[in-house]
Amino acid sequence: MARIVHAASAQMGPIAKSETRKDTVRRLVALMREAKGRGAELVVFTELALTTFFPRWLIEDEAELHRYFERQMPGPETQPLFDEAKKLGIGFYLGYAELVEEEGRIRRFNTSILVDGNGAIIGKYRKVHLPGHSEPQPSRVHQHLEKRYFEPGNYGFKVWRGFGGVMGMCICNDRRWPETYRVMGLQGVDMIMLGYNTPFDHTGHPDIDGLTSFHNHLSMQAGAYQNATWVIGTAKCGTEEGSSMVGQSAIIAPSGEIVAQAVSLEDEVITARCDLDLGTRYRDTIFNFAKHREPDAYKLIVERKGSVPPPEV
Ligand code: CDT
Repeated sequence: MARIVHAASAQMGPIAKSETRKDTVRRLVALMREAKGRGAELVVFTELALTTFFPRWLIEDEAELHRYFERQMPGPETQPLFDEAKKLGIGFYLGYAELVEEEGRIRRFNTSILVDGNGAIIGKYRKVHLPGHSEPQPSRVHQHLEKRYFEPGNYGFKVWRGFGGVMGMCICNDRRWPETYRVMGLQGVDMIMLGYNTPFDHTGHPDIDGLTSFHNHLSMQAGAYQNATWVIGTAKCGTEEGSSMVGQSAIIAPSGEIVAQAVSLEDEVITARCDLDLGTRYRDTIFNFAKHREPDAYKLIVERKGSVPPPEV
């Protein structure tokens, strides 16, 4: 029997600093309803979808910083999203800032969850690759203080059974790292969901930053193709508190082709009928990992710490 998932990516335009959780959750519910109305059984929201992208500021007051974090999921303000999902029978991926007490201390993670069509959390992921810096950089117009505010995720890259397939999650900067996709690819992932907040000035080097849109799609398309998986990437975009962020939310097939793409820098839903078995033909042929990967060769390179001497002439 064909394994089809009707999926949506629900891109978000800017979230103002002054916007309340209640307002933002209302936006997410509206997007969820639109996704369901267009036949989706799963909707992918963005990274840190409940607030403005606060790592752009140095926030020294801990109480103020912690206002951007969720202590419970669902909590009183996010419960309506779970209630609506259950009512509509639609699953979702949601990114948020997580505050927990673990190992006897307060810990902060950049987190995502996967929720099924009954409103139950079936998977949780904590962002591994944290970009930016820990100390403010005076030369930058906008800071990127993820390394200050979050710890690297401690769950690794797991996959979960759901929606008739094997589902994986990652978050924003993770999408640029081949390891992200490959670790899930080796577990037979069918669909990887991710959200992103990518400012156009994110490296501070205009020549690289000019390629932000190209690199956004390049990394997701390569990850999809090389691991025979669907990838759904959902942006928060537009000009948010003076920071201009890339859109281009996309649903990408295991062929690496973009099958749906957002065209605005605002709240926008895109959908696609995702045949999870499209990946099988790649996994059985060109990317048959069991047959064609050469793990021993990769190990040799890693043991040499990646430095391969130039050939002798
Ligand atoms: N949110 C996030 O991870 N953004 C990064 C850009 C910032 S790098 C300072 C990204 O890789 O898109």
